[in-house]
This record gives sequence, structure tokens and C-alpha cells, in this order.
Amino acid sequence: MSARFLILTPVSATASFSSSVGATNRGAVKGLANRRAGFFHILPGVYFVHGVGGKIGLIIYLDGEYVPEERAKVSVFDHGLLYGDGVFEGIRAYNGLAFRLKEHLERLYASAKHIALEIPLPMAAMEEVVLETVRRNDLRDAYIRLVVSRGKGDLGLDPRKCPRATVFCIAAAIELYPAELYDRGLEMVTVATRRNVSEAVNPRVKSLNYLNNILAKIEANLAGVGEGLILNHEGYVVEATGDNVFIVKEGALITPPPYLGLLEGVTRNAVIGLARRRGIEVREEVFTRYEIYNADECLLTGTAAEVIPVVRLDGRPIGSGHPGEMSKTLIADFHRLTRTEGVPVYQEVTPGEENVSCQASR
Ligand code: PXG
Repeated sequence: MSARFLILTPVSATASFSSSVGATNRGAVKGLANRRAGFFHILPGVYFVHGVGGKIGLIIYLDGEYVPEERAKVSVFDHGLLYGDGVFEGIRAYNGLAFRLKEHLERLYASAKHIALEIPLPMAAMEEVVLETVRRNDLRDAYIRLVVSRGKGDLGLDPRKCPRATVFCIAAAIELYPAELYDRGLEMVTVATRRNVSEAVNPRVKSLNYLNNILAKIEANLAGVGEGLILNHEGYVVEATGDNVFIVKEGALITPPPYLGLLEGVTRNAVIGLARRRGIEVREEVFTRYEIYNADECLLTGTAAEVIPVVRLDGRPIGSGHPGEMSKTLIADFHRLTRTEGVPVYQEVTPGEENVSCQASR
């Protein structure tokens, strides 16, 4: 989805920052305001930059250290860069709660296992890296990018030449998609790029090789719509370029099964849970575009977009051509869930505390 969210990095610390950033991220603003006022949290080993070139950068975790973004450099011999050899996660924190962090970490380690990549940190230590990166940037609402690459090697592709994986974590403030997109819904086209077959790079692996998805995204961009629907080699609906897909038909919520070759989204699984909690029938089922054209509703789920209605596919209106009731209900339920569930980043956070930023954006 184009312009789905803007990662504010680095964030300008000029006088205009409060109007451009202020409404979107209370935590970021608080952190920036503290820094501007000189109330920087100085933790042992924390680097901090104040006003380099009039800007305040992020603090990045890189291979055991928390460094200013200017110092967060990875080798040109890193196989993550040379070959896309590595894995990653996109995670969000809402009002000081890291949403489904355990599920993200489990997927990261499962992806690494599949590509025989040894992550040089146990999962508990990795969890602390994520939380500490958010803390060091003084964020409450954050988009977190956790990356593990094969590491530095030589110019050959043999991973045995890479003695140690590179690990980094970025926590940045995010600006959400415009609220009207959730109210109006999104248009999607089916792209010609097919999902990789599972016998090649298995799409269940969240690898650094996203070229297939990027090709699909380019097609959607060229068509002038927000998302691209990806089919597998047999023509079955799999997912969108960075989101899972659901349809609603006769009161049931239907989504393709992971064996078709899709990334088993954390948001997807959360939405399945929310629907079942409401007594809605949820089915993992193989379907084609025919079922989407003739669905009552269609929606996408993903960490960045959360839950977003799709109102048109390949020029055909879906259902009424407007976001449907089940989509609206699931959006509200998901919004509530992210406010109340998650791993506390800071000691003082109490699950359920209201979140100003998201209220403002919906
Ligand atoms: N399918 C694919 C192919 C993805 O990349 C999802 C589904 C949703 O999974 P989660 O766990 O987030 O509910 C993703 C999400 C982007 C972007 O900018 C999306 C993802 C990764 C990086 C960027 O849209 N992955």
C-alpha cells in the first residue's frame, strides 16, 4: 500500500515539529520534547546526539550496542544486502505495549530456522532488545523493525563464510494511514506476479528477499490503487503485497490457509481470534477471485495497516462498494485489543490505558 505509513526518521527538532508530529504520537512527542528541553534519559551506555545538523536521530540497536543512527552502519559485505539472506519482523507498540511480541519473535526464529540461520541471541534477550530500543527512543507508539541477516562474508554466496549474523532493531514513530481510507475502503487489483511456490523460497519465511512482493507492489502502483492481490501459480487467492486477505460471505469470515503459500500474519491470527470470540464462523478455505468479486465484504490485515476494508477489486465493487459491518466491527475490536494487550515497554503502563494518538487518527 503506497504511503501506508511514514517512518519519521530522523525527526526534525525544529519549532514546527509539534504541529507535524504532535497529533500522531504522544510518546514520540514526549521524547522529543524531553530531548529538546535537555531532559534526555541518560542510561548506562546510551549514546545520544543533540541537534546534529538541527536534527535528532534515532537510537538503533546494532550487534550488542545502542548507537545513534549515524553510527548504525552495516558492511557492504553483509549477505543481507548482497543476497537478501536474512529474516525480519515488523512489530508495533501501542501506548507502551508491544503487541503480540512473543508471536513476532517466534515467527522470526522459525524463519531463521528455515534458512538455517543461527540467531546469536536467545529469544528472551531478543525480546529485551526490542523493548529497550523502544525505551531508548522514548516512544510509546512505535513501528519496530527487527532484522537478522547472515552477516558479513565474502562476495561468494556461501553462508559458511559469514561467521556471525548481524542483528539490528529500529524503533521509529509512525504516522498512520489517513483515517478516511479506513472509512472509505481501499481499491485493489490482481497483479500478474504470482506468489513464490513453497518449494522455492517458502513464502511462510519472512525473509529479507521481498522482491516478489515489491514487483507486485509496483504493479499496484502502476494501476493507481492501494494494494495488489497476489494469486498462487494455480490462480488461488493467497494474500496482498504486505497483508493477509479475508472475505465475508453469509456471515462467515474466510481466509486462505497458510499452506497455499502465505505469510501467517500476526494480525491475521489476532483477527481470527477476535471473530471467533464474537461467535463468528471463521474458515480457512481455498478460493479464487470469483469468491472475492461475489463476497459481501473483503478486508486486509497487517501490522502496518491493521485491519482495512477493500471495497473494489479489478474494478468490481465488493458487496455494497462500501466498508461493511463486519469489517467495521473487526476494526473496532482490533483497535481495542491493541490498547489492552501487549508486553509493557515501560514499568508504569497499565493495559487498557487510553491511547490519544490512535483516537485522534480514527
Ligand atoms: N503478508 C505479507 C507478505 C507480509 O509481508 C503480512 C502478510 C501481514 O503480517 P503481520 O504479521 O504483519 O500481520 C505481511 C507483513 C509494509 C510491510 O510496508 C509489510 C510487512 C513487512 C514489511 C513492510 O506493508 N509484512
